[in-house]
Amino acid sequence: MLKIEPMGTAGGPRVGCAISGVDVRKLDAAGFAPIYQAFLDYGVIAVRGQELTIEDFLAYSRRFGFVVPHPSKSTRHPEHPELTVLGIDKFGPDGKLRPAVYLRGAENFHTDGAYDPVPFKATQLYSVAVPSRGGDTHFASMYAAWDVLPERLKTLLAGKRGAYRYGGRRQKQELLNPEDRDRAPVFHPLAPVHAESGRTSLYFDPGKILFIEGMEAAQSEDVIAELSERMIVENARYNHHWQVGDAVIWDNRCMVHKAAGDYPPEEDRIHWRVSILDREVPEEKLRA
Ligand SMILES: O=C(O)CCC(=O)C(=O)O
Ligand SMILES: [Fe+2]
Repeated sequence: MLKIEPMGTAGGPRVGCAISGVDVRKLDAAGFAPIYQAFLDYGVIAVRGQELTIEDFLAYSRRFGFVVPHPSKSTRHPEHPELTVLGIDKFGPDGKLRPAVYLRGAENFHTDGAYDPVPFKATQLYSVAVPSRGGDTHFASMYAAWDVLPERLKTLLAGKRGAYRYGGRRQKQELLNPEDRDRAPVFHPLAPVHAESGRTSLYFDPGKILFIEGMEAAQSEDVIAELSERMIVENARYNHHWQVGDAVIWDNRCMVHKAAGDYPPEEDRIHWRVSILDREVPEEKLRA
């Protein structure tokens, strides 16, 4: 029997739930409906105890939208370009730990694909190997972040857009092939209305934003610093502790996340990962 267990802070907003009693390979439309609704309601859902092949994982992921290849070509699966494998090739030829792999996604809370003209609707990870300790993924609700912003900031941000680029102001582009670096920035509203829930959220990524359109440079820097401070609301968080066979998908339009980046580096922590769009976008229009 399908069981949906809220995982967020008691009394806080709905953020994160664990789902059990389901085999995602065998869902008809009626079986999938409560899972999709939980994805919308909780922002991140962890479906436990799955035994998936790559094909199964891709098929289940396609139920949420259009699965597209990630811009980091070097980490794509050779036979399945839509699949990124996280946590492999962690040690370089010299035997040294590669921080770009070990600490991928761990630097700060972020939203995936803000550097693309059409950012991802969702990202899904499937856990293949887990370390003996640490290695959680942390989530926080950007609906909650927007709700508690001071009116002064809400007024300032209404109708404004952020400019984003892969690697942001620090230009960290190690995982990109040379031809994919230094693309033009793209612009996204800072206070979008969610297409399905109708709710306003904060849309902000401190590691990818360059500036806020239509603001003096100094003010733009100040607002970026203030949003970086305010974006995580303590009672609107969920930390996922991984078990092998977890399929975790988050709504990238209203959630931010980060890897804890704290597990023993000599141990394996491996995920299959897909990026999902809300509409079909021709390959040449995927990236700016
Ligand atoms: O490895 C993780 O926990 C999350 C990494 C990440 O940021 C991502 O997959 O988008
Ligand atoms: Fe990420």
